[in-house]
Amino acid sequence: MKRSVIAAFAAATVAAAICGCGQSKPKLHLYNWSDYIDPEIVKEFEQQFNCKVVTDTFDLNESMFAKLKAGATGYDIVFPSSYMVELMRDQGFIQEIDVSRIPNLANIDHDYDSVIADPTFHYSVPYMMSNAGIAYNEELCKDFEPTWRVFGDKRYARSCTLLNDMRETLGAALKTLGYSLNTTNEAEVAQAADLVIEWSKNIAKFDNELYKNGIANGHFVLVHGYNGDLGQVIEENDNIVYALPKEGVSIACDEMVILSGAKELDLAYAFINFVHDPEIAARNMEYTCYLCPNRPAYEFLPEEVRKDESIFIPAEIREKSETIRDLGDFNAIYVKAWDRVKASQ
Ligand code: SPD
Repeated sequence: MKRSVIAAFAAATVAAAICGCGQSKPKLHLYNWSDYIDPEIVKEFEQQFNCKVVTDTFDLNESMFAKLKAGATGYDIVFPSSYMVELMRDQGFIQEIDVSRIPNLANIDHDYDSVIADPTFHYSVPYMMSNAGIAYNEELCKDFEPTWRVFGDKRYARSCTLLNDMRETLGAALKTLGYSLNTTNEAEVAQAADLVIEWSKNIAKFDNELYKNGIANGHFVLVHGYNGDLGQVIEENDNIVYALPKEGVSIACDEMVILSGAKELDLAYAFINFVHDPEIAARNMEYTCYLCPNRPAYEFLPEEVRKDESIFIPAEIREKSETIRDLGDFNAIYVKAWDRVKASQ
């Protein structure tokens, strides 16, 4: 059977199983990062599976998990980064994946196995790979150098932002100092916090959401942010450039997990399989400017996306980059260092 025929048959079967005549449409609840899926793809899924997709968004792994721990329920699929998957799994928040229900897992690009939480997909399926770098306005930053140290440059006082994200921002400082962003050496974390405190006196604010508009409208001249979010800004504004700092960046995989209490299991599996259809994955990459690790999807990408080094990071930067990992009890040292940064404001 052709892939499209199999997909249509599977969609009809799932739709029939979950929606009897006269009943209201079932709802699939997603808890995702903002600006992280092409709305047309969501509409197509709703039509094909005769359902409604309800999306809630977050801008920080830690606040997403805090909300779930505080008792928020009703979500079926959540999109945590790999290091957060480990924590959610260990604390019983997510259920085991039945890989036989996701045939498109065969498309996953195993070149990224060292980044994703679990290449055998026991509890999570990779969604998109992101990296955090620097976007700058080339009209306003004339001789920009790709280094994290630019956040201490007085020429950009009060017109730059750093991510309001403990692991990303301490991570950038750790890379600047030549340390691992997963270090478990307390003195190194303390030095990184000192450096962030120094930068914080120069920046306008710590921010995860407004930096996109801020760099787009000229309010900020350089910002620390995620490649795809900034790629979306660059599509609208030729003066903005995304740079990968020479010290290395963090590379993340945001994954799809099914919560332990998920109500719409059939739809959840159908959705995870749907976004890994190669043509859908390619369209989603083009829209979001992020990399879906789906090998056959790359064939459907326009050349400018395949050659985009903010999405497909060059080997020399990838070698110097790392993926944030859960550090177990040592996480508390990062929290203490970040509290010190925040208390110094
Ligand atoms: N708008 C989508 C942002 C995705 C960012 N990935 C998160 C990495 C966190 N360390």
